[in-house]
Amino acid sequence: MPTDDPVLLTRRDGAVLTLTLNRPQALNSFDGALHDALMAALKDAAADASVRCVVLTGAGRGFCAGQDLSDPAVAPGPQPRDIGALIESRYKPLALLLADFPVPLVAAVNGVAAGAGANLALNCDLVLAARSASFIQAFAKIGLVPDCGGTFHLPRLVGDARARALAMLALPVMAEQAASWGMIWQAIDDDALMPEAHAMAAHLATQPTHALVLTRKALRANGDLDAQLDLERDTQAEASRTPDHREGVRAFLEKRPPAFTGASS
Ligand code: T3D
Repeated sequence: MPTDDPVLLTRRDGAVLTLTLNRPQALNSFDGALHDALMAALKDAAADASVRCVVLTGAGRGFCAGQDLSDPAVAPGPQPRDIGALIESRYKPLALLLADFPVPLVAAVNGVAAGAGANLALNCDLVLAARSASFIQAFAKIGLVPDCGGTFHLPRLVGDARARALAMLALPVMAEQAASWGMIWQAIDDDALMPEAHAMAAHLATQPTHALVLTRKALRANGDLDAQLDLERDTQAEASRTPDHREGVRAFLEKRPPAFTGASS
C-alpha cells in the first residue's frame, strides 16, 4: 500500500549522517523512488565535507528485501524481460558509489537483509547486525543470480564454498553465524544495535577519514569490482529471460512455492 511517508529518512548527529530506508510495509525493498532517494542522499553526503561517516539502516522489521518485486516498473509480464538495464542503471552505480565513497560506511542491519538488500550491507565497510537479523542471497528463489556486488564481496568474505552454498540454496544466515563466518563484523543485541552503530560511527567520524578510505581501496585492490558488476549485469540479464525467473516472481507475489522447470529460455 503506497504511503505519503518519505522513502528515505535522514538524520544528522554532528559529522555522522544516518540514512534509514523507509518502506517498512515492503521490508524496505527498492522501488524507483527509493533508488533515486538513496543515490541522491549518498551523492549529497559524498559532496559534503562536514559528513565524515554514514550509517545505513532500515525502518521497521527489515533492513532491505532487495528489488521490489511488485513494482509495476519491473514486474514480469507474459514476455521475458531483460533486467540487465536495471542492473546497469541502478545496482551497478550504487555499488560503485559505495566502493569509492569518501567516508566510512556503517551498515546497521536491523532485520532481514535479502537479495540486493543483503549485498547493499556487504558493500559497507563495517556491518553490524541485530541478533534477530538474517542475511539471504534470495536470488535463486526467483531464478536470478546475486547482484549489487554480491558475487564480488561474498566469496571474499566467507570463502568460495560458503558463497556457493549461500547463493545456490538461498538459505538465511542469522547475524551471529554471519559474524562467526566473517561475513559481517558483529552481531549485537537488538536493542543495542543503533546505539552501538552510532557510537562506532561517531568514533569513525573523528578518525583520519582519507586514510580509512585509502585502506578500503588497498584491501580491495586485488579484484576488479567494475568488471564483476558487468558480469553480474550480463548473467542477470540472461537469467531474467528464463521462464524460471518469471515463475519465481509470480510465485513470490502469489505466496506459493515456485514450480521451476530448469529451462534456459
Ligand atoms: O528486477 C529485478 O528483479 C532485478 C533485481 C535484482 C535485485 C534483487 O534484489 S532480486 C531479489 C529480490 N528480493 C527477494 O527475492 C526477496 C523477497 N522477499 C522474501 O523472500 C521474503 O519477504 C523475506 C525472506 C525477505 C522475508 O520473509 P518474511 O516471511 O519475514 O516476510 P514476508 O511476509 O515475505 O514479507 C513481508 C511483506 O513484505 C509482504 O507483504 P504483505 O504480504 O505483508 O503485503 C511481502 O510481500 C513484502 N515483501 C518482502 N520482500 C519484498 C516484498 N514486496 C516486494 N518486493 C520484495 N522484494
